Amino acid sequence: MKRIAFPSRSQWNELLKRPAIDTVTLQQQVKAVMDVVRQDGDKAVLQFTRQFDGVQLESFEMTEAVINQTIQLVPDDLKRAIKQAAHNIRIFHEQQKTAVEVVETMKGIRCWRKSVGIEKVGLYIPGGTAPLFSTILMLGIPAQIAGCKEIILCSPPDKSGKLHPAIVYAANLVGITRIFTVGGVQAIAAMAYGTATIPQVYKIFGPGNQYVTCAKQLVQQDGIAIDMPAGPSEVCVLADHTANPAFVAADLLSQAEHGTDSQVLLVSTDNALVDAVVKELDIQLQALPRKEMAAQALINSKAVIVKDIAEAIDLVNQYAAEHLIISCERDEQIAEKIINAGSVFLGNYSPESVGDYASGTNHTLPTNGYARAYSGVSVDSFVKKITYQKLTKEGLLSIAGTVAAMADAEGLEAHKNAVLIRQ
Ligand code: HSO
Ligand code: ZN
Repeated sequence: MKRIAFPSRSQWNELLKRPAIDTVTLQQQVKAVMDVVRQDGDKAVLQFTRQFDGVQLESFEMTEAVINQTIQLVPDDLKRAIKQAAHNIRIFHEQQKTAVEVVETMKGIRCWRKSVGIEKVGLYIPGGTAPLFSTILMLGIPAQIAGCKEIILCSPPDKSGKLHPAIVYAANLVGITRIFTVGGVQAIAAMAYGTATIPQVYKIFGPGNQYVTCAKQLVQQDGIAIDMPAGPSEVCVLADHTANPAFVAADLLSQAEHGTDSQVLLVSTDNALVDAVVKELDIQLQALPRKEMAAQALINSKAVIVKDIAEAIDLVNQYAAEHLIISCERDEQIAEKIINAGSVFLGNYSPESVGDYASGTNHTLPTNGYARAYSGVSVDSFVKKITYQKLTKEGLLSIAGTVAAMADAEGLEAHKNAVLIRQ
């Protein structure tokens, strides 16, 4: 961890920069794959699965029989844990549903807005070193609550052509109707454009490596919506003298073990605390199975010491972390002043891991500074809001003059006529 003591505000920008990636070459590579999938459909999907995942599949949709067999392989205690997490995520997200409210803006003019679930959505779950079945709960449950009719899942097969059983179990639990053992750019292209087997969807959700993220960004140009532009996962811990160094180190490592590109930032008003955290990091790191990965992430990470809490708050607001942990005496007062963050964890007993899995909040959150303007995934991400209005003749008469005057001033005569003809 690089330690930076009392940087001036003019240095903050440089200090808080995330690593940039070369998007031009990336886009060319990704687009080439997407074009083939668009043209050759299933045939291209099979070919790229052989090329990139190293497995020759006959077909890539899981049958009901295979789904049921696979689910049997999940141990009962894991099933119980997943169910408990799903329950909490469900009750937290149920609260996000909004009732339709009719507003009478003037007598005889009634307006209302209704949320309608996006009919077809596609979820992507990456393969790689960790089977992120928890992400299926975070996406599938709000999709179900929103009333999405078709929820499909793509995830890359392992070398024997299979998915991790917990992925299949979680998918089944949240009402995912179809599961495809397809990953990478080919999965995103297939869901965006449709193939004979994989239906086209209207919005694509889920994390992925830089190729997947780039593919998601490219399909947007063709009118397919995406959840958000995702980057490497991040945590920022804001800690004062009341923080427990072992807890802080554990939180930093929980993010660092996601990948070598994970972003980990410690901001503190207390030099001694930073010393103690650095010591703890060394000790705890040695015991981790993913220590190589976490160690690499820590090399790129920073501990920043600032003069007081007010400055610390400004700094973390400028950084706009995906996750912000506030391990400080006045955690709740500080939290009031946070204006940029994906999700905030208060006090010494709210580790990020709890939000990652089971407390109920969503873990699909804006990274890369997007928390300045984006929110994490919620039921809202799976609906469109349609507005409606109905006017009585009386209502129309009372607003006709206003519309006519404005249409006149914009030089749009036909607009004015549409009102006046009804008088
Ligand atoms: N911290 C990750 C989510 C996750 N953690 C999934 C464990 N599994 C991104 O917010
Ligand atoms: Zn995590």
